Amino acid sequence: MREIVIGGAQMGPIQKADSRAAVVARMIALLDRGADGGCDLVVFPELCLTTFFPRWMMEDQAEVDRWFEREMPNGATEPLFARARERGIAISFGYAELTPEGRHFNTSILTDRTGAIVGKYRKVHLPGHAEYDPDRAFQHLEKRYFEPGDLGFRVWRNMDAWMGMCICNDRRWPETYRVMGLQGAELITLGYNTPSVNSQMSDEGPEQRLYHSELSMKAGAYQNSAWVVGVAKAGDEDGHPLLGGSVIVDPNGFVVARAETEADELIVHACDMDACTFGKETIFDFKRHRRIEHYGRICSQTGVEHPGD
Ligand code: CDT
Repeated sequence: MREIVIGGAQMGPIQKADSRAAVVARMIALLDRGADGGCDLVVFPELCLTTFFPRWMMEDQAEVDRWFEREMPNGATEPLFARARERGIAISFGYAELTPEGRHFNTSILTDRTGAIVGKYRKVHLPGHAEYDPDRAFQHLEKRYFEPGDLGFRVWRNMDAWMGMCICNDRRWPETYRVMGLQGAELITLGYNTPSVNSQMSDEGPEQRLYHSELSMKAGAYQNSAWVVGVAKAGDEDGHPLLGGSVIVDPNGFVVARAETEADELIVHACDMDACTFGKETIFDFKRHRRIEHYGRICSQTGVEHPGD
């Protein structure tokens, strides 16, 4: 048995006016709760140090850059790293990354139990749009503020398991999980900020959006025989509601822990990495069953092309 006790640290809303220090104090409280509950790894949401700023149209790059971190750890997050180190807990969390070369990414990192960063991921599937869209009920400007990640979907050996990361919209794409599955991923962690309503279809509310969120993560887990931990930033951010529904999904696709609130809430499950083995050696034994001669379009074509187009 290779058991890793995982905490999904859902976070309630972060308002525009909230300071990094106040947010990090909330993260440390969640981390402590995890440590007291025996967690080995605590996973926090996407862009968890600030409000979900891509909902705001900004023209001034200096204003945009205020939401980004130039180093990790930095002054604001060092207390979180220090507490994780002190309590011997690995962490993963998302933040907006501004590189020394001036590049902007939607990033997440993974540490080991000593607080050393062992993995970094930059979001590949950026949803939304790059220009102000008057037809939407609210904006989703990730394509304006970030460039697509350049690190691919990697996995790392951490705590005697193969771990990978993705971020929010990535969870809806089977390619995300499969590329990590092909590297033997046993645990995939992700954070999300998902608006509770569809900005382009007002009838699509939280019920359907929670369903799709969970459906995607269950499918990714089952089809790759891996644990998936999906953690929300939830609740009302300056009048803009975000979904909760953080879950831990087992390698058979069953939800084994689910958040019930839209506030700071820790969900915990003891995840046995050996539970991945059966699926990986039977129905999803990729080496025996995949037929790559039929998958060429996946890597040669982006949009739909009807035969004869
Ligand atoms: N943060 C993020 O990726 N959110 C998206 C919203 C898509 S609607 C433009 C998501 O897939 O949940």
